[in-house]
Amino acid sequence: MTDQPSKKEETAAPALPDKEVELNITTIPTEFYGAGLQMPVEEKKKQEVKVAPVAMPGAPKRSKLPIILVAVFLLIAIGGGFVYFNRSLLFPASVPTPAAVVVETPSVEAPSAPFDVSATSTNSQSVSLRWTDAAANESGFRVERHDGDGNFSSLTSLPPNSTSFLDLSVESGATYTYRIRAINEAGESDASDEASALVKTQIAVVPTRPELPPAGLDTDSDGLSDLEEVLYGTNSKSPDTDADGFLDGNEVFHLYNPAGTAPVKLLDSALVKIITAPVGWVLSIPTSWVITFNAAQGTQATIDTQHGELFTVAIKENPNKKSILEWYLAENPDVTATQVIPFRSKGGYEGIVGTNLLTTYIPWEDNIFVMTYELNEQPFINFRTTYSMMLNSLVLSGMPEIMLPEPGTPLPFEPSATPTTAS
Ligand SMILES: [Ca+2]
Ligand SMILES: [Ca+2]
Ligand SMILES: [Ca+2]
Repeated sequence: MTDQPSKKEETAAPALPDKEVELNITTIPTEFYGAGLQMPVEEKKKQEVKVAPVAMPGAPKRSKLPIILVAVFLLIAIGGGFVYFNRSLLFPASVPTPAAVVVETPSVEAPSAPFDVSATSTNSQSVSLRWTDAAANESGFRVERHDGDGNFSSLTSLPPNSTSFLDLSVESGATYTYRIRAINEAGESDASDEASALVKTQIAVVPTRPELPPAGLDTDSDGLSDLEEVLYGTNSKSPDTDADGFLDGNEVFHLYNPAGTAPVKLLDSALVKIITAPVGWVLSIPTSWVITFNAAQGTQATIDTQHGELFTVAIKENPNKKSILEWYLAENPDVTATQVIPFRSKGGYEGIVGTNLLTTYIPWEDNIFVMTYELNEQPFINFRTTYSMMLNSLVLSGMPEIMLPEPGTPLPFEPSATPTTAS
């Protein structure tokens, strides 16, 4: 095809015989005219298909760009569509299949039975079970308990790898027998060996008080032992020596003279003497007793009753001014707060009595005043009311006394202050 037909078309009438030639010419886009003019039509087609990306020398660049873009677009569209519609075939690994799970299922077997089962009871509310897990394929454990009639029943189910259980559904004093089974979807193991425990009784939980020797002989039951009656000049066979309506022991407890016909303070008689330690504590003690300061300033002292029994005084440091209970529990880590007995002196000092029942602790600024009744292996407690009398007379420097309407607290082993009048 040459210029001739096109020129012919422009100039000739529509009645020309070669109509096909005319149609071929009009299908060539005008953009290709430049290249098409320099080569035969056959060669041009070849070039478009095979060497399209190479720039033809002499061919204008803007004439090839649309074809490249169209070809690239078609390639992307066709390729992308192919990948999309065949994604399951092209990427089979990314699709999870249930086949892996199904393969393992048939290999599950019933788990092995636990062993080394033990049952212990350390209090009245529980039994502690322990065992060894012998299975690696259990889905859990079942604890079975003997209910007393010979039949085991299921008590609880536990998660895999459990090796202990605390049974809180027990009664004090009862015996329980246990066995354990491992379980999974294939079934359950044989039962473990059995283990039994006797639940502790409530009584065993209560902290035991120390066994103190009996009180010294008190012939007239007035709260003063016969030996104390000697100390205060009272009648060991008369509960109210001065016949003022108050028992002898009660008068001593409250620092009154039990032998005086009028209300006379012990201090105003010659029956007691005042001890003043340089460190600042003040006590009244029976006149015949002997005190020794074992450390400078009276931070340690011994009071000798002349009858074997002793009283000791010690000043302990409490630099952080802990509460007396806090201080005591820190010094005695085995003791619980409920074992400690509160104490209050007649002077209003509040302290505690230790678990031995014979030591009294009273906080004193950044110190603790400690007074202990040392029985010293004597067979009787002869001076219990006098112990209370001394504590009720206590004055601690820098801590004003607070006189309370109620009397002080009797010491745990000292019942004499309870009656207020002679019967
Ligand atoms: Ca008496
Ligand atoms: Ca008496
Ligand atoms: Ca009296």
